[in-house]
Amino acid sequence: MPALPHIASGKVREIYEVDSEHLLFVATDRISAYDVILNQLIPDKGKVLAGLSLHFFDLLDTPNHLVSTDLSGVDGLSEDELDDMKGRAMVVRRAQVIPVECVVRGYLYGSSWREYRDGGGPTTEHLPPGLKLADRLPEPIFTPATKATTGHDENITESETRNLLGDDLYEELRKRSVDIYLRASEHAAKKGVILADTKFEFGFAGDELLLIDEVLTPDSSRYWPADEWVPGRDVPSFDKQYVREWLDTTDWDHSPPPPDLPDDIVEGTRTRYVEAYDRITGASFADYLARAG
Ligand code: Q0Z
Repeated sequence: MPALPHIASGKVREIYEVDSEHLLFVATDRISAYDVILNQLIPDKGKVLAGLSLHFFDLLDTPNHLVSTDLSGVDGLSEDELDDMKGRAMVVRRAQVIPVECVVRGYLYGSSWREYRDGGGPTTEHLPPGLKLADRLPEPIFTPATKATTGHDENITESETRNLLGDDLYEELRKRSVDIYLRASEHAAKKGVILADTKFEFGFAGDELLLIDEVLTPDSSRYWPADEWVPGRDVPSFDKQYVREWLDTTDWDHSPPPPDLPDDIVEGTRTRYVEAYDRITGASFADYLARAG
């Protein structure tokens, strides 16, 4: 752990303080499956996720928290820490986090499918009847959620969200989130990848509304290989299906502790992440690593 003040720990990310206006945002190689952090690291997974966020910050050109990937100006990191963080860390603008997860869905899956199937819920307010699991929606929907302090995000209705944010901020977040989803999903579609849904976070730095956190990574998004999408059926996720399928061969009940991953499953999972980077960005992860040093 670096000697910087630690601000927050996520399942697979860490945040440190650089100064009053800047944070160091670090993607680790930790992986979770079935909501449990596994015992093994996936080499380079954090760099794949950081590389994808950087790809989309660049592509989207929407106001965001990225300041720099150059860590040489960050005091208090040892040579070893600088080396470990290459390619996985960014200096970002510290923002006042808006306490709503801005989820956009283009397909009916996950918690939204379960609400729909079970008679409706916050995410299904604006959906027509007759949809099947994994159907493409008539248009993308904005389905905000709140960060529950324990466990899962909780989907909230449009009126609950408007009451939390006010109508003006609600409209601005909805418009920006759906716009980013549409542009990213068109980009992914050209590579044979479906962006089924994704989750954004925003924050204010002064009066500027910034896209913060990780963006359009496999951890914040549901990416499907387009040729494996069949409406009415479960769709395998790009990144985690491989490790989930191995976990399913064990008798693990999804409560901690999880079983140890064999080396070949770790390696196969790494390969899936690298393939996701190459396919979604149209660039080469080997080049990204070489550039990151
Ligand atoms: C994001 C999170 C993580 C745990 C705080 N630019 C920003 N300014 C202020 N706060 C944040 C950001 Cl990104 C911020 N999170 C979510 C991320 C570990 C929690 F890496 N928390």
